[in-house]
Amino acid sequence: MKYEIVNLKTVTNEDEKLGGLTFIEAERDIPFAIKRIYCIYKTEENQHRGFHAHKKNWQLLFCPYGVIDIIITDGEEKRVVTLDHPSKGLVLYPGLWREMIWKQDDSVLCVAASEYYDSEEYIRSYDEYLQYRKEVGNDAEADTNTFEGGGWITSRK
Ligand code: T46
Repeated sequence: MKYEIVNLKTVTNEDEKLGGLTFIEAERDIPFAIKRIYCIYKTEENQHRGFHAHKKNWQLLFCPYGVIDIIITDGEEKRVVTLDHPSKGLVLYPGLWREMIWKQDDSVLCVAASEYYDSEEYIRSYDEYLQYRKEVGNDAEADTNTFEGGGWITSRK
C-alpha cells in the first residue's frame, strides 16, 4: 500500500505566544507538483468524511490544528494514521480508499492535490472501488512520479 508519512518542515518561536510555522515545497518535500489546495474546517468531533478513492490524485494531508484519524485501505490491508501535529503529513498515492474521523472539535484538515478538481476521477462506492482494484490491481497506485527529495520520517509499509 503506497503512502508516506512525512515530516513537514516546521519553525517554532522561542516566544510560544507567536505560534509555529509549517511549510511545504512541492516536488522537494512531497513527490508531486501542487495544482490545488483545500481545507476542511469547523467540523465537529466524531464526524466522518471521505469515503472515496482517487484514480489520479496524489495528495498531501496535514492537520495544522487538532487531531484527525485517516483510515486508508487498498481493499485488503488497512492502516490508521493519526494526524495530531502540524509537522506530520500523509502523502497518499492515487488508488487508495480513505475515510477521515475528526477526533477533536474544529480540527482543520488541509489537502494539497496534484490535480484540478474533477468529480469523474473519484470512486465514491466501496463496492465499485473493490471492483476497480480487481481490474487494475496494484497499477491503481502507479508510481509514475520520481522523487529525490528528503524529509521522509517513515517509508511505506
Ligand atoms: C478529500 C476529502 C478530505 C470543489 O468544487 N472543488 C474541490 O477542490 C473540492 C475538494 C470540492 N469541491 C466541491 C465538490 C462538492 O460539491 O465541494 C463539495 C464537497 O466536496 P466533496 O463532496 O468531495 O467532499 P468530501 O469531504 O467527500 O471530500 C473532500 C475532497 O473532495 C477529497 O478529495 O480527500 O475532502
